[in-house]
Amino acid sequence: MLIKRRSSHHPTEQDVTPEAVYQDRRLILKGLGLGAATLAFPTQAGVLDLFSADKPTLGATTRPLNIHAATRPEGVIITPEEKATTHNNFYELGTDKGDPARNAHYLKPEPWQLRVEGEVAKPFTLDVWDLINKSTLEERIYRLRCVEAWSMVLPWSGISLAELIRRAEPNSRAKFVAFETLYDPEQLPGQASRSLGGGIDYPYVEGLRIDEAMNPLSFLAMGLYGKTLPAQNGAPIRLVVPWKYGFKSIKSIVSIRLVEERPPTTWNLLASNEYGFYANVNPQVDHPRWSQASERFIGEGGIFGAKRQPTLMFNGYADEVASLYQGMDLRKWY
Ligand SMILES: Nc1nc2c(c(=O)[nH]1)N[C@H]1C(S)=C(S)[C@@H](COP(=O)(O)O)O[C@H]1N2
Ligand SMILES: [Mo]
Repeated sequence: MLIKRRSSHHPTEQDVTPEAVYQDRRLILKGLGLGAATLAFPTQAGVLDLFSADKPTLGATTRPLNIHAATRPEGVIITPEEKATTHNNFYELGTDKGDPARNAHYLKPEPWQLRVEGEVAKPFTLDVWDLINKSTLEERIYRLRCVEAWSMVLPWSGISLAELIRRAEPNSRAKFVAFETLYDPEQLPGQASRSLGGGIDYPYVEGLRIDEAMNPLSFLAMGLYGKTLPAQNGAPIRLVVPWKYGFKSIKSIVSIRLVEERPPTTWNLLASNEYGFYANVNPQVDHPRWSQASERFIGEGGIFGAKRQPTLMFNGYADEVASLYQGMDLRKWY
């Protein structure tokens, strides 16, 4: 990988061409000894056509949802649906931004069961489609800030995470919440081998402190743009934590477990020097390989034409969440 650097260690736009290649978390694979060559895909049956471009792409079928629509905030540009559903991170469906949409047809999100369990009085299994079909979901328009320094504004529909957790009646030992994505290499072919799935040990796992999980902003999305979630966006149910980097917002969840100890989280396991447990959006704490001070907002233009804008502390949600971190050194607890 050729990256021209200036002595300042703060690359300017011209230094990094294309920037997406520079701000690419897959570079971590080099550190794992998984160079570009091993990223070529094995040719066993079933995995053979994983990234072939001639697939009948954009395979996700979605249908309209019953929602309480949010009022569109004035002066806020919502990312076009076509961008939000074709520029994705979902490594289980491929590590290039266009792969999840191309490979969406592998994932069968219906039927879907989600377990809520662990340190609770009343563990339960949720039939996700029963909930979707019987509810009027709430719509929320949230900023999404990826750790790779691009951002979107997306209209999710769903329910607050707190609502679901409360139903299970957490006990006093419930200090953290652990989330798990489906593990099924047939539906999520990136799980079939380490190199195919970007060096990650699957299932993808994430976690929150209980007070973060119970914060009213923490959301379980079952829809996007007023329709059921496309597979590439984490169908049929995914977490959305808008003040944290996007990797916390785990997709296609099958388990929510209340636990006593801080649970392991996927990107922190892969590279703890680059990705913390908290992962709160913070323009003052740079990623070791790039600045977090600004971001490319994906609106009408493509990623390279996208307008650069300053990144906001807690992604603009400081009023709602800053109090959760009182007394914590936000440089240390990144
Ligand atoms: N299971 C799983 N969840 C995931 C990821 C992933 O690779 N696998 N990528 C994360 C990252 S890095 C981001 S930025 C968001 C992207 O969500 P979107 O594709 O719906 O915009 O999903 C997050 N959730
Ligand atoms: Mo991300």
